[in-house]
Amino acid sequence: MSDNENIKDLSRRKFLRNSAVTGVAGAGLAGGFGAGTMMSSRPAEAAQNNEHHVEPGELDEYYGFWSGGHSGEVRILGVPSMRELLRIPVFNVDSATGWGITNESKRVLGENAPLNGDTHHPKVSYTDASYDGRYCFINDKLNTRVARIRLDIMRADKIITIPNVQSIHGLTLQRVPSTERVFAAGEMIVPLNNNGDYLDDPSQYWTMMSCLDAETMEIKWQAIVDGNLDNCDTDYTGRFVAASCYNSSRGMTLPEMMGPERDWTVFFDVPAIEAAVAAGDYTTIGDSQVPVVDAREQAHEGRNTFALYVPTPRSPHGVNTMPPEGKYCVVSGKLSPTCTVIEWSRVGEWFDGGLDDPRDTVVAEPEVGLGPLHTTYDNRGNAYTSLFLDSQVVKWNVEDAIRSYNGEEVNYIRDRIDVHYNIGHIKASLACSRDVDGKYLTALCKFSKDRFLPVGPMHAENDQLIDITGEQMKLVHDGPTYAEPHDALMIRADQLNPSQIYTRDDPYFAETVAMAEADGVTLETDNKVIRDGNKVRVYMTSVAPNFGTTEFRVKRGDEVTIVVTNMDTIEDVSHGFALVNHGINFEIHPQQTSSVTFVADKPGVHWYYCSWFCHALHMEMSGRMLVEA
Ligand code: RUQ
Ligand code: CUA
Repeated sequence: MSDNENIKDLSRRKFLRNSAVTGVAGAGLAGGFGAGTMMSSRPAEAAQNNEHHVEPGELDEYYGFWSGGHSGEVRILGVPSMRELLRIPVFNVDSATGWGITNESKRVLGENAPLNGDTHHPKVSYTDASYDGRYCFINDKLNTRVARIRLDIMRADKIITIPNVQSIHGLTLQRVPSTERVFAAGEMIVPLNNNGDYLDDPSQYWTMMSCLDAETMEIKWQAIVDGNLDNCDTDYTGRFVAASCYNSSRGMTLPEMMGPERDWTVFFDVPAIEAAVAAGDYTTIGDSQVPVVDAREQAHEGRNTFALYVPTPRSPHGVNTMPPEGKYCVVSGKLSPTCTVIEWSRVGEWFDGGLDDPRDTVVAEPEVGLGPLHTTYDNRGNAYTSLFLDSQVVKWNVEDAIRSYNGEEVNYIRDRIDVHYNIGHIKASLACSRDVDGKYLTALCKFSKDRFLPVGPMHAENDQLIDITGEQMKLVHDGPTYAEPHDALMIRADQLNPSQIYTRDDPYFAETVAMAEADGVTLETDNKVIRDGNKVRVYMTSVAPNFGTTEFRVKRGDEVTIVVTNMDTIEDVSHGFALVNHGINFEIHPQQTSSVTFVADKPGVHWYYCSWFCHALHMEMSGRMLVEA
């Protein structure tokens, strides 16, 4: 089936499913759940329990992109089923796909790259603030990296280490006109030139916001800031990026960091910074060529033209722009029971000289509960904030919070629901885009305690699914997950169009194709062994149930490169190349070329076999490497 047919098929199935639901609408409301809520479009039996259940063979309505936390990967879940569909290895070694082992993945990772990571914030690229399904970007807090994943083949194609900072935590994307820039927030403060000088002088420690070109993945600029950067988000005009900024006291220890009642939300004027860089008004640090501008308050007399520091209580954490127009930005207070609502247009007024006090950009500061970490939205003017300490999600109305801030007697809290337990991130369907639809919300709980069968001291995390279509929130699913996904997002199934098989001209293995061409080898047809001094290149095809080469001979100490091209054309007929006792196994999906290089240092007979069950004769799909002593 072609990609297009597949998508049509998918939407047809969705259509059938939806019409089946509306066909019985009006059959009556189930009792007990919020009479007078928006339940009337639901069938009776569904309202009792099961409308969120995705039947076997049915497809989900959303793709969910989940960070894999300290597993270093990114996962794709179907929502609302919460079925795990794929793990995309990024900063880790993956035994199944050979990520971190194949030459193709090593080219993306870089030679000698650390093979672990800590992913936090997956972000899917935009065109005009709608998801365009091209890329997913992800940060590595552990090794200060940012990766880009191609969403056609679901493999990372660029990974870059950010210089001059330590720990990339917040990651966000330009929304308008499209994702041309990626913003990466450096968290820990270190000496600007971290070469061993100033070890004992924390007054010399700083961090920076980094801006990457989304296409080339090169760093366009870095901006030095006051405080530690945490989470970040952009506006809906393409001009600003904001980050929460804790440790304004520049402490080295916990008590020192917790001193101030207020830290900041810092807003960067991207065109102003880029104008300075274009004018040559920047420095560089150490060996790095990246232009660095100074956005600290101390560097500016009078008004800071690069950054606006809005005092925000207290160790603020999540920064989330409200869809669909992006009018407000909500910063969750973490150590303060409040959220701070900042109006983006007022941020513009401040930079343009119209406002004097940075706090004049604040239009509300509602009390929401204990430990507010992140905020997400529906399409009806409501915000949903995760409360870590209360183990709750609180739903509140943004315009009512603004009225209350302006002195009106109005209750802005709409609902609260218990979650299990100690929630961190929270994300509603399409809530970071113009297309926010107010249907589902994921509550990423840091503790699961008693919610699942015990499996030893390491507990699953619990990613819960909440129906937010009604006045009251309704918990509909518990989802155990591995190794702390920090963040997740959902996009509509029709917003992604992944490939079903590779195309032979895919850039992911273009360098391997070029190597074959230089050897005079046509990958699609040739099964050849080329010797070049002590380097041996073994080219073979794979067509179920055969490897094109079933025996090859090398000498002990040869550097061997094995290149396998899967000439099957039927989707899902994948092969694997596994070389026994050599720590080698990798994927070769239909029409893909994969390769690996190693030193043959063990004389003897070594079998290789296909590791992906592909055919009734899959077990027989094998061959021998003969290593002469
Ligand atoms: S952070 S629990 Cu890494 Cu996204 Cu807030
Ligand atoms: Cu090819 Cu199993």
